[in-house]
Amino acid sequence: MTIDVATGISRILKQEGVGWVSTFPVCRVNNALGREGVPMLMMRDDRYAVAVADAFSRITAGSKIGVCTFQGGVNAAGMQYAYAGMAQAYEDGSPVLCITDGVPAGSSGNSQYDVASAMKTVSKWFGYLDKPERTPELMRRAFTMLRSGRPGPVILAIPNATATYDETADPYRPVKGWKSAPDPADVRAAADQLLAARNPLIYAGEGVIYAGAAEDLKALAELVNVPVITTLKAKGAFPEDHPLFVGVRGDQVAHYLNKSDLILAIGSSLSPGRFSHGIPDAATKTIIHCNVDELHINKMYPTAHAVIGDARLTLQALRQEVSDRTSGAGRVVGDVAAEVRAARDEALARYRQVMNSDETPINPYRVYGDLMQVLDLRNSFVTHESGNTRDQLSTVFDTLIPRGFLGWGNVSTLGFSLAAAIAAKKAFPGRASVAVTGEAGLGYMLGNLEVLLREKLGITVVHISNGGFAGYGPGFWGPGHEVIGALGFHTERVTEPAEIIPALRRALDVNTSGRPAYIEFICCQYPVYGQWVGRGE
Ligand SMILES: Cc1ncc(C[n+]2csc(CCOP(=O)(O)OP(=O)(O)O)c2C)c(N)n1
Ligand SMILES: [Mg+2]
Repeated sequence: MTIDVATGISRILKQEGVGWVSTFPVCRVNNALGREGVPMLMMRDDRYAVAVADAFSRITAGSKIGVCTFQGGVNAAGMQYAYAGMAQAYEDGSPVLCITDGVPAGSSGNSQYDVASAMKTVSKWFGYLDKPERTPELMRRAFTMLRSGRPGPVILAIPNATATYDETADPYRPVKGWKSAPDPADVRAAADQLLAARNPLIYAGEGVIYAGAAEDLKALAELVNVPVITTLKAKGAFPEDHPLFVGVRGDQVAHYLNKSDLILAIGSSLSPGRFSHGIPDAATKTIIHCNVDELHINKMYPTAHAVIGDARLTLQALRQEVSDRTSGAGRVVGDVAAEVRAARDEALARYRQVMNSDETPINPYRVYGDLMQVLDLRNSFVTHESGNTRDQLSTVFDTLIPRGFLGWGNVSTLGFSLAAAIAAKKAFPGRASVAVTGEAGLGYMLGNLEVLLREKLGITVVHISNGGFAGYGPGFWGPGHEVIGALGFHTERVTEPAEIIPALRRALDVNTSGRPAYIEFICCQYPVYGQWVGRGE
């Protein structure tokens, strides 16, 4: 049967289990999506169209692919605005599918902005559909890229959505995605080193979450009795109430990074940036780098042993190897957990104290502590913003399940928290979903707050209103509270510490009936949080 490209793409997305597509108008595929019964989530700008789909892929660990559309082609206004969202997805390695109009044949080189080269800088793969009958081929390739290997965005440009092809000529079958298992010799070498080390440390990255390997990480850590740190993006890959959990950042993490003689990195690129740790004295440590591909091996640090493969298969193979060698006993050493507890207690004491503070303006840690009390940490979602809320929450928030918290931002673009909270509500409608932001983050969100009302997305925005833009200067806010209330949100302004918990409860309660809430907590500026260990230190 002859169909047009837009219809073909829509049908293939349905075959791939895509339940909705976020958009900002207009992309020439959108009408077909509507005709084929794929619901659209209309955001208020193109960056958010990308960000919501991106966050959905992250929160579901790529088990469901977030898809977005936006305007492109010769009038690529949408694409230019969406670029920020794609750059962020690319930085953080998120498997999001972006569909846009392509520059039609005969119109290339006609303007200043070179679409194809721009898109290549922010994608794992950029596909240009130059012939309608290639629709199944390019979609197959897109979903192969999205579901296999190192995650990253895929961008498809469709220059002629109304061109037709024969749907039966190359019938589409969904792409399952493939994994690779590590070389057994590399696993043996890694186990040799691990069992010989005096002070090994596990450094877990987001690859653990994408591989669905949180349980396998826990099993290996317990078998070898090794403390665990996670990256910001992997926060929640290891249960943060576990006796072997050290932290994401702060003095206790620095202590273990300094002390370790072996780092078993799994699912992390080990690329120290602004929001991750360097490895101190790396040349004197043994680094075992388990990663899905070779891109990050021997990148910033000399890799002693690489184990290349899927994180889950790698963790299982390591566990089996260690278990075989030790007759199931694992690594028998002193009381590792007691030392972890002491290091955590010492490093976290100053934060635990302010989590109970009665001072006014409210200490932001008091809000975080109370938020942890109010939420069911096994059935809720919290995310931070760029600024102090990220630094502080990633220091103290206890994440008990993978994606109970989304840490983000190799480069952190203000406003992403709202997109993440929306995506979490789409992924887990029954879970409370909370975005914690400062006033700069809120400024980015304002237009998109309307989406929550229209779509009946019961999300709570917690505003740590501290009159400052982190270290960037004074913060401007004023009567924003009334404005958001006038939109239709449940709003409150809280100045007293004793009112934090009741206000949060009221917000989460209205959320259950699909009404969004915005709570402004009048806080002091308290720029205190755990540090990253620098590369040179
Ligand atoms: C798009 C974008 N532009 C600029 C920045 C740099 N930046 C990071 S945090 C910040 C200010 C944050 O202020 P606020 O939202 O009030 O948070 P606070 O730290 O006060 O809690 C700025 C400007 C950014 N992260 N993203
Ligand atoms: Mg602020």
